[in-house]
Amino acid sequence: MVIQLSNKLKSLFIPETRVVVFTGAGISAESGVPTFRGPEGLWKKFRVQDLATPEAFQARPQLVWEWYGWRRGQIAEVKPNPGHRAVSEFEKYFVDFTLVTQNVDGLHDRAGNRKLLKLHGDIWEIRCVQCGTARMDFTLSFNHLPPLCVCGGALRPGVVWFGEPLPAGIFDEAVQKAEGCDLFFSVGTSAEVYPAAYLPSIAKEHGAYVVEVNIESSAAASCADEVLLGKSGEVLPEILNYLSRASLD
Ligand code: BV8
Repeated sequence: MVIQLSNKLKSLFIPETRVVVFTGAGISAESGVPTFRGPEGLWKKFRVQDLATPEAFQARPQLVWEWYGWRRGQIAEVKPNPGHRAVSEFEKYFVDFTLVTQNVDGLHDRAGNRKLLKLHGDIWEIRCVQCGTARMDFTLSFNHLPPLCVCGGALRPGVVWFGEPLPAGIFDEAVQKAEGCDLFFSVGTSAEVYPAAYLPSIAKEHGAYVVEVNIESSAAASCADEVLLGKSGEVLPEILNYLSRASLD
């Protein structure tokens, strides 16, 4: 796939450019992870308020764990796609690079990104609702749902549910990075979930050049200076090709 990048965008492919890449479920779609709001989206099959809220967990912890167990099982089978791997390479071209993800699937970690802010937690983390102990846990089938902490409390997925605050400090750092960057990529997100969805407009308001990478126009398009329509697994490697050529010049 050959994509046309503007000269403005190509002019920003220098190491000194401060870059933020903001990703959503769309970047994992080509790995086989269902998105939330697409035609086959997760929310089509399940009602959000039934599953991704603390009230749902309080009322029906076993059902919530069955859903997260199913998702963990799906995610365990997949691997990072060329889009994840391209973003991991971007990190090497810029002195000041930050990846901010809404995704909980852990695929950016597996692709090798290190400067990573996870706004909505990690599906592979489990946390005790009683003592707060949290750890990474890749178990695929617990012999009791919900799994129990050694303190006797119920263990929950370490993700941010609707109605819950984002992890302290992480969103603040993401805002600071969006305010201070020169180039902001919004990749594979409908930009409909807040406060994360504020980030593209925050970047724009603070003078960043905003580029959207998506298969269709999203709510972020209104503040994008450039929209690259296409699959992130194809567009991002093309951008990486430009970057590597620019670094040789
Ligand atoms: C909170 C983790 C307050 C769990 C998720 C204004 C301000 C603040 C809050 C609100 C507000 N308005 C409304 C709210 C409440 C709510 C909210 O935003 N509701 C929405 C529905 C309107 N927000 C909250 O509740 C947040 N908490 O505000 O707390 C507070 C403060 C202090 C004290 C107490 C309370 C918490 C929100 C986090 C919820 N958790 N996930 C889990 O995963 O199970 S959200 C969920 O949506 C995922 O994290 C997901 O990443 C995220 C966003 O969705 P997307 O990633 O964008 O995915 P989507 O399917 O929508 O879109 C995919 C896109 O990819 C599409 O555009 C598609 O075209 C594109 N695509 C597809 N294939 C490809 C592609 N693009 C490129 N290539 C492809 N191949």
